[in-house]
Amino acid sequence: MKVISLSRSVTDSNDRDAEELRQALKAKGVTLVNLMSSPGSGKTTLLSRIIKDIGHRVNIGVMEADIASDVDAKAIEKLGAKSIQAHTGGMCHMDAGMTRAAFDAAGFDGGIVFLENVGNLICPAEFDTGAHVNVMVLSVSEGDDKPLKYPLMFQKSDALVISKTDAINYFDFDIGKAGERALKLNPGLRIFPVSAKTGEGMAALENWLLEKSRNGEESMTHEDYIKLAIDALDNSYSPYSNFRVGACLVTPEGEVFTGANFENASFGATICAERCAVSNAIAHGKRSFSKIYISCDSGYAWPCGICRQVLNEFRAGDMEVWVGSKDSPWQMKTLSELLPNGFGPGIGG
Ligand SMILES: Nc1nc2c(ncn2[C@@H]2O[C@H](COP(=O)(O)OP(=O)(O)OP(=O)(O)O)[C@@H](O)[C@H]2O)c(=O)[nH]1
Ligand SMILES: [Mg+2]
Ligand SMILES: [Zn+2]
Ligand SMILES: [Zn+2]
Repeated sequence: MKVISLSRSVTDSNDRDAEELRQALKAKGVTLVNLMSSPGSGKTTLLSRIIKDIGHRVNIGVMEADIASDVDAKAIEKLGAKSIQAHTGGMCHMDAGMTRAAFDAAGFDGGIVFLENVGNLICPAEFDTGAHVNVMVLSVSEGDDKPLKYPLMFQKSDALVISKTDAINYFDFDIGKAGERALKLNPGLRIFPVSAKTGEGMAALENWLLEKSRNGEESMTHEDYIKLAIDALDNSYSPYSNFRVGACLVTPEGEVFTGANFENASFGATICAERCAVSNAIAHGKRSFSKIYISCDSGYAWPCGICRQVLNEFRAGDMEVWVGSKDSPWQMKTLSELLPNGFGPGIGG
């Protein structure tokens, strides 16, 4: 593991440096994720969990920025991920020039590179590091009033990770209130309550990160999934109801499996399109799905109760359920909205 000493960048145009770095990293196939939070909110523990969970699916590198010590980079290296410890020379944030210097010294391969920024809720938000994705971590022990006190950090972030949810009962932290305050500042913010200790909520965050890392080179788009669901209607066997349904099921890696409803003279033996797609995927060894697109000939066919239960068994995080048809605008609800307090291994509502 390398340790590099950084000094403040000499150029005075951090925004331009950041944009250049962002482009250069993209060309190398690197997605840079800037992790910001106050000290001790759980960034290194979160990264360790992410490496254990998805390190076999995507290359992960970590830049640890601290004023002193190398304990964080050592913890990451132990997990087999490439890491570099950057000492900031007393600086309480990273800028684009410093980020570039650390990146160049580390020799990362493509994939996701995390920058664990200096623990500080204030100035890291003021300096663009060149990251493609900005994520802030707020632990439940810090209080749900932080959006009111540090608005810039919430405005600059793409996602808010609410960490240490396993300890929520010891603190008066209200996830709903924190979320509401944060969304008022930044309506596009994605919110992920997680416990890196128990793993609760991690899959949704990890799916989102995997999706971000595929950006630009995604083989299929939302429109492609919709088209596949509509095309699947042609395979429907529905002589009794004449109600055709097609489904397109998507794994976190973006693989797709389609299905169509098939009825039976003994009506109770009828199989819905959603469960047909699930069977298709199960037969190919898949056990985890992030989205499903469900089409009928016109209007909307929301999944029936049995299908909601079946999808709950195999969801990767909170599944997106898209419903529509050729002539109805597509709508999305999450599975936890469709099946609150669900029974089974999926996340209960
Ligand atoms: N209960 C609980 N404790 C956690 C969790 N994640 C981290 N911690 C604890 O919180 C403390 C700080 O965790 P770190 O991962 O070092 O936090 P950090 O944000 O990297 O800290 P700095 O790099 O010093 O800013 C440690 O004692 C962790 O064990 C969690 O999900 N649940
Ligand atoms: Mg740390
Ligand atoms: Zn600073
Ligand atoms: Zn059904």
